[in-house]
Amino acid sequence: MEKTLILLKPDSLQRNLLGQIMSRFENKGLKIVGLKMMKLSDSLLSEHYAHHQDKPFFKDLVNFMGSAPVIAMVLEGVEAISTVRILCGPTSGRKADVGSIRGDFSMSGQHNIIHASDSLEAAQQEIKRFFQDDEIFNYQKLDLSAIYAQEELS
Ligand code: 3AN
Repeated sequence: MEKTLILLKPDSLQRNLLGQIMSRFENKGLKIVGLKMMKLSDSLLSEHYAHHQDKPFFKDLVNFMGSAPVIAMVLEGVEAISTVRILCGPTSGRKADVGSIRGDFSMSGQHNIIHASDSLEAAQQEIKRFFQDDEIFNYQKLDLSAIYAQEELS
């Protein structure tokens, strides 16, 4: 099953959007297998955004991403990487479709609420970058109907 890395960026924390965004992933049927709050250092951000280091917005991006904690999550599901990217929408909130996370909550290309891995290779690297192996959980979703049926019998 595919796993992908999500960061809920400082703007989603500042704007009280964490619960709403996490609900979208839960409602969609993706499984949360890792979850934590982190303050990202300049060195970790420079590694994470190394592909943007020559861009004019790089310094602003590192400052923004370090301005408050982020929520890091690992989500699991069939084709989780592409599915999560569709839920997020394209980079610019102004160009993202209504109904996507960026389309509904962002007017910005930088303060765009969320990061999501964009390929299998990136997901594998990024999960390792933000999570230790023992911070990712392998568990079964309960079949609640079976538990409720058991309660009826007791
Ligand atoms: P995405 O997050 O959609 O995969 P990337 O990987 O191209 O987009 O960009 C990483 C992050 O860099 C974006 N999430 C955004 O915060 C910032 N960024 C990208 N393009 C711009 C831009 N033109 N101006 C300001 N910030 C940008």
